Amino acid sequence: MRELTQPSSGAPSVQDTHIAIVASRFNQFIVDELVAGAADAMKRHGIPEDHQLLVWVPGAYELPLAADRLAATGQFDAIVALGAVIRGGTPHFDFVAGECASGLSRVALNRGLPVTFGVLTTDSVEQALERAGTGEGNKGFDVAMTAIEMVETLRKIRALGAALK
Ligand code: INI
Repeated sequence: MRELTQPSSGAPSVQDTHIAIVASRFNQFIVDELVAGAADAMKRHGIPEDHQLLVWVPGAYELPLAADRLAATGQFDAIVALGAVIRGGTPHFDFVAGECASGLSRVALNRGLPVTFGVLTTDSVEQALERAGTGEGNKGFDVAMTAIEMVETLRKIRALGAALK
């Protein structure tokens, strides 16, 4: 069977990738670690720093609108959304986290580009810190890798479509 997508190959085209990170300042001490993880993933893939843009917004609820506006510029191949919504910290956890997640996926589908979900949704600060580098890896790193892989995959699908014309 022919296989179109494979894990990110680090092909030269990856270095042509432009990525915007939208990050929420709420719980910034945690989100800073996610941003550092995402920057590490992009560096490992050789994505130049001038192909990367970091935009801060007040909270996770604001991430979808900023992602949408960045997508509308047409200058980015993917958007990485980073934040930390902590249940202990808010009675409206479900609204903030839910609207953030569904808003980001709407941006991806409406704008036709990968928008990866690097918003931690945890019960406690301790759990969030574990997922931001101190324990179970770094969510920012993971979702930046996902964005890069999706850019490559969409390029391959586009090329396949062009070849079939
Ligand atoms: N925003 C977050 O990113 N994380 C949170 O844990 C959080 N809490 O706890 O409320 C939070 N709230 C702010 C929200 O994202 C918006 O900025 C605010 O409601 C204004 O629209």
